[in-house]
Amino acid sequence: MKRILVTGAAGQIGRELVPALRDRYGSQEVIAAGHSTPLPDTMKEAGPHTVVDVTNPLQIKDAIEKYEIDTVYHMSTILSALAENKRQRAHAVNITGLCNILEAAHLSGVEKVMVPSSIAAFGPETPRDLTPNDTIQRPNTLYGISKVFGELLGNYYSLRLGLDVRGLRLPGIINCMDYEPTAGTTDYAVLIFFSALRESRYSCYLRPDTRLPMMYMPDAIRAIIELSETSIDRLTHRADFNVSAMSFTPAELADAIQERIPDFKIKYEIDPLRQSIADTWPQVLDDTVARDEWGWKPDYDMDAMVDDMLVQMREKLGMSG
Ligand code: AKB
Repeated sequence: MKRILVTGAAGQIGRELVPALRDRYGSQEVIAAGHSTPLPDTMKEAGPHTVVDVTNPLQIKDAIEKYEIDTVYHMSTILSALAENKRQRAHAVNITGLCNILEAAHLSGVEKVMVPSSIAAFGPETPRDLTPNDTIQRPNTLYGISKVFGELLGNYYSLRLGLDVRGLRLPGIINCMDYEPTAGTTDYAVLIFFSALRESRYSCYLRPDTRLPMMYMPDAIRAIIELSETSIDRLTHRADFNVSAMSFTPAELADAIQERIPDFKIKYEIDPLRQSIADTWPQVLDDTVARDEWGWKPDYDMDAMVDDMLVQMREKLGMSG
């Protein structure tokens, strides 16, 4: 029987990953672990839950032992924009927290740890168009540095210590959220939907031509689960797979929304911090390695994502019907 612990269960991906894993492996087999952000009531009602502060090694060990965990999905992270303003916290969660998880998993006989990386693991010297899987990285943001560290440490625990650690470099993730996100650089692509539906206008903090790789949440959840279920014999890479679905600029996304909401208007008020981060990230990823090693293939392009987001967001904001 698979017993799964999900850290960061209250985060953007954790909130959708926990229900998806519970559907797949059984509600009682997936333990949702939160810390600073409260877990949603629906998640607490649907299955086991606990508190795990990833900066506290004892709490991690206790949760792994108490629930007899064999797989950890380590989703706790401080995202790019917040990390630049909360350096010590980012260091504690993204670097020390990851070390604690991998060490506790190794010592407690956990079989597998899923550790998501990000497009932030690349930097200004990386080729930005069709960024290869294996290329120069050298990120210059704290979040990006922590993600490269996570990839290398994941590979180390896999190849030297025999703990099965796997991870993907996720692009900006778009989904219909319960709250308006602020911690990331790609958040504009979620916020624009809130504003388009409520006010028919949006003020974007990135330049209109800032092209970034993005992915709709159902594809992201499927990618994480498919990678975790792939037979290890097929994998040459471990914690550092590029995965791609779509790439667009704020202007292109605004056009797609305007086609569906004709009075929608966008203006631009650039946030120098988030713009400077986005300017060092890839524009389009080459995910041939993920396609070859574990058969990755996205379902959603930008138009399919926009159509579905508008349906979901209308329902969330009570605007359907
Ligand atoms: C962020 O914007 O910080 C994240 C990411 C790309 O990892 N969405």
